[in-house]
Amino acid sequence: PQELLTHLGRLQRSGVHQEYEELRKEPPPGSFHCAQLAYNQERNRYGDVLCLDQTRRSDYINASFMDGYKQRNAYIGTQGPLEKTYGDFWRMVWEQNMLVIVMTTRTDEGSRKKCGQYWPLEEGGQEVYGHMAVVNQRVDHHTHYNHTTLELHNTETCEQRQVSHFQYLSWPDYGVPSSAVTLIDFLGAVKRQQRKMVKGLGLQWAGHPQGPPMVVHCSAGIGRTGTFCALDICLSQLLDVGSLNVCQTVRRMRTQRAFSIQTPDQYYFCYNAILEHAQRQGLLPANQ
Ligand code: PTR
Ligand code: PTR
Repeated sequence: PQELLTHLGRLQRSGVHQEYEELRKEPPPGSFHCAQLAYNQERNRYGDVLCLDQTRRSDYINASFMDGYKQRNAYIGTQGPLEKTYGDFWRMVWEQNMLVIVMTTRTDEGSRKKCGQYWPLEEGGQEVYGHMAVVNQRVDHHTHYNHTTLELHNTETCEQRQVSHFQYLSWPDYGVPSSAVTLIDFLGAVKRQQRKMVKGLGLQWAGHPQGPPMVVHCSAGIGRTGTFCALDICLSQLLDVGSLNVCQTVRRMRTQRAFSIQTPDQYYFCYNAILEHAQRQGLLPANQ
């Protein structure tokens, strides 16, 4: 790992940008027919950010299964829910038994709507979305993110479950987070919570020790979502085997969630965040 990290430390921004441009030229490996059907069109937040036919399922929602590090379907990457799709979103969370929702956008940035308010914001609040009643049990405010504990009531089956909602607050679209350290802390908090909840469920997930997918979304579900997932994959690999490959990771991800990672700087940010993390962990001297 030492050698690898020294290598990473020497990478130039321009070289990394070049690598990203090459990736971006590779065409998406499939078609978008289903996403363009009239019924589905109004369920896409952006007409130019569609789901590949082969990574979606029968009921249309602009969401894609994505593999993680040594884990199939570790994430479902999706757009920020639209009012019209709140019910679909919560049904997907329920059907996939999801425990953790990761949101890397604010609902409004400047005067632009980036994502709907698809959960009750205030502690004690309750809203009904389709067949799901969602209760806000508590909100823990951290400097760069909020952690909200939600209770879902399935009004069809009368079952209930808990879901953790994590919202990172300082990452504008097309930009990079205000700092790598705060995003990595956020990622750590998300992973700890997922592990804790899976453990709490006991043997139900025995065959899948890491549990059900996490939902990850921003506004379009490609730029910030892709960056977040790529970082998670690369850091997990670094920890496990002492190596990583950002380019391969992103190439593979783009076959599952087309257009993942939107700017050269988001791509460069992955490298930088990994380096910073490695320095903090003492894997690399800080003067590299
Ligand atoms: N890309 C998938 C889709 O567009 O349908 C993502 C997805 C995954 C959607 C699960 C829905 C899902 O739940 P279900 O098909 O069980 O309703
Ligand atoms: N065409 C859209 C737009 O720029 O308005 C698409 C888009 C929006 C693409 C946001 C990416 C975006 O960023 P993110 O995926 O991080 O929300």
